[in-house]
Amino acid sequence: MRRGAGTLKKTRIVVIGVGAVGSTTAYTLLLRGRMDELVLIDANRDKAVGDALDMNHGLPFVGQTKVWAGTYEDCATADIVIITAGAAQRQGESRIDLLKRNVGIFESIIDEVLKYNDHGILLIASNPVDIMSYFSWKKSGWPTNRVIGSGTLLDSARFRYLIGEKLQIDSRSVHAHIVGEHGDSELPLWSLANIAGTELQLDEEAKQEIFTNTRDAAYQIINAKGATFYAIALALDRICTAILRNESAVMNVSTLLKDYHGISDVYLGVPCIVDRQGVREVMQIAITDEEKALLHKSADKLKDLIKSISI
Ligand code: 6V0
Repeated sequence: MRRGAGTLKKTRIVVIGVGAVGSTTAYTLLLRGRMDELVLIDANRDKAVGDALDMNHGLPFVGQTKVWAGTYEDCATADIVIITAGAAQRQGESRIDLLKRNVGIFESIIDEVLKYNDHGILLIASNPVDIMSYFSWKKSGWPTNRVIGSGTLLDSARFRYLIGEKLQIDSRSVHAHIVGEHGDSELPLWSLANIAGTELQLDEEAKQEIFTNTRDAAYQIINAKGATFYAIALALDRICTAILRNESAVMNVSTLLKDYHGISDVYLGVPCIVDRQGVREVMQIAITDEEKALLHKSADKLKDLIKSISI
């Protein structure tokens, strides 16, 4: 309920950066009726205005969401601010190549959001997402539970899809996790992967092929069509839903680690419980020594990169 008023508070999501990822995310949220109000912000205001008009013209087919091209003042009553602004990978570029450009862009975006909002949840998708989330957390000064990166949720979905395809099982029935960096140093947790509690019937060669295709999926898609946006939009929608419906759902989002298998002070994708507070809890999971070593390697890579930017 709105404080002091007799009316229900309207849920509001602001999407900052309505390029390929932001506009597809906004459209996905709209189709699924996730919020009462959807605000689109972009440095290219014409793009935000055009997208808002285009989506508004679809309202007779989907219902009651209010959509508009806004300004940072509209962040004031936002429940969730999704940031998908910034440079995207071009052919041959890794996510890390975007770091310097996107830190510059985030400097001003986070400042603007903070002027108007001190209570919402920041959901970061821009790459390199783990470092951009760490940067956003540090710069905002918000508690870590309210600064979330999309992490390896998308990678885990790709992994589950590929395992499901191989074994001819619905990917929703495949429980499997990719953890670590959303990027080249991520790792599969084969030791925990299962279908109905049963170990996967996959030989080493099949496992290697599945993981390689998971890790390199973005490169394949970018080579084919220049950008990836449908699956990440669904992943961001999934996180927003877990937050707004207070679901306590387990998902591999990027969060600050504190003595997690000996790793601290870095954002990485690991299984977390997500509810109305954001990341309610980081799940403690048992992993093998080999997996632990790879997770440390992933963390070390990101920590070195964090040192290269000033926060
Ligand atoms: P895009 O299509 O180039 O869109 C970026 C948008 O950001 C454009 O509309 C720009 O005008 C806008 N923008 C730039 N600077 C600002 C600013 N200061 N304020 C507001 N808006 C600004 O890129 P795309 O949508 O393809 O990708 C966006 C980001 O998401 C990139 O960093 C990608 O690498 C990243 N992705 C992250 C994924 C994940 O799993 N987390 C998946 C896919 C892409």
